[in-house]
Amino acid sequence: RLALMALVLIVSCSDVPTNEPNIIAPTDTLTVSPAIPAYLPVPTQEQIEWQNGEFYILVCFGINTFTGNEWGDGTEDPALFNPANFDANQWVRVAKMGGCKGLIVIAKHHDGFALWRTNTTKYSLEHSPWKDGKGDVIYDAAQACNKGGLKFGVYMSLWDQHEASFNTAQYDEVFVAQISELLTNYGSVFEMWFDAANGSGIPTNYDIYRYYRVMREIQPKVLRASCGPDIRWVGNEDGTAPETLWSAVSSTHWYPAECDVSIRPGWFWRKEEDSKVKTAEKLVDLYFSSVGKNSVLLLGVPPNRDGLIAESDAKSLESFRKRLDNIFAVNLAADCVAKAGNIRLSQVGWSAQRVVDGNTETYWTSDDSVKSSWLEIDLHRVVQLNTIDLREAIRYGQRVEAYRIEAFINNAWVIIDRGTTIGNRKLDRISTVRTNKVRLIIESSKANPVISEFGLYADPYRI
Ligand code: FUL
Ligand code: CA
Repeated sequence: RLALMALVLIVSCSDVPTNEPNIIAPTDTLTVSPAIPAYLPVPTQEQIEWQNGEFYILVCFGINTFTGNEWGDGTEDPALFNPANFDANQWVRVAKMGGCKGLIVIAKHHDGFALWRTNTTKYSLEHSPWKDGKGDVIYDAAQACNKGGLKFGVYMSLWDQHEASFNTAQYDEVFVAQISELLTNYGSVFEMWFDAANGSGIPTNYDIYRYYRVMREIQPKVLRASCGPDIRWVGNEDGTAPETLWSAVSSTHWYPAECDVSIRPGWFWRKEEDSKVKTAEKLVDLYFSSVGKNSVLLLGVPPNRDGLIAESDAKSLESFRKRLDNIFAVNLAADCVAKAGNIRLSQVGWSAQRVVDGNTETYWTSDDSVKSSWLEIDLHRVVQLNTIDLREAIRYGQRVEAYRIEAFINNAWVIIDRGTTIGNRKLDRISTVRTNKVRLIIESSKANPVISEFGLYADPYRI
């Protein structure tokens, strides 16, 4: 019987009896008032959902797939485009196996070749042998996403080397007609990605604000990304966000960052790179350096000349997902006893217990004037841990500027981690420690901190 009780203690905190005043009884209500004042700016509901999706795939497919070029020049013959076994459902299956929540599909790259049926140019798959010119990559991808429950998005290069009107006022008409077709004929587009890359060296003059307006007129919820006002490019193509990352870039503009990186050395498929696909371990590193730094991961995955994602990429993606599942299988802090230095208006609905309840829509927060405070978790048994998972409730704005984490080791509090911003999610990898108590000390915050979750994990690959 004693042995059995010990086992219960090791397995979970939820049965631990306690007299702590801030423990939530099952009857406690989540209704708290008055509401926490927002610290401006705050994200839109679409931006919150986008950030919660964490991981998206950029499907890099087009005329380059058939030439082996990274960048075409717009003189490629449409006759080259013929993906014999094309199947967008396979893209969706692979993406879901990798834990991805949406696809962003290239509709037009820098060469100008259109991968949808369009009235704006003859340089398109309608003039290719594929399905006798009756195919439509964007249509098939949109259908496959809808069927598979993935979000569907579109990538458009602003630079177009084929279009004769490029860099004249007429090109604005062409481009607006193109994005209008894409936003009208294929259902809901969650993210439209404008690539501003331009290798010509000639300064460009797009009527970009008109494009932004048109996008919102046709689809009020579309997120305008990369070269757009709703989601910003993180500034590199390595999949790595900076240690300090504010989604708020001014007092009115919530502008979260996205990390794009390819699963291969190049963005498009090449036979010789089948053996150079990033390993699952490397993809996990990228997840930590993007999603784990208040950003999201947009991973380039290129279908091959058959129109399918190669086995090598599919395998990596699947074991990436398995590794992540193993790392986050058990939150050692779940339902443990949590205390805080201060609780807003002493209301139980904002108590420390809210950061270990596994619900990202419940929060601990302090009084409105209290900008530094602490949270302490009693793990009630000695555990090994090496991964810290912090989440701020970004719907109230991003607040935390500096924090440290301490663990109770050999009867003393020892600093095991330090950080600056938290944002939507901050994942810190630390060297393994053995401890029975951990605390988060928020050293400074722009307003009272609002923390939704404080998780602790033992990553088995680093223990
Ligand atoms: C870059 C492009 O030049 C690459 O070819 C790729 O499309 C990447 C996502 O963006 O700027
Ligand atoms: Ca919570």
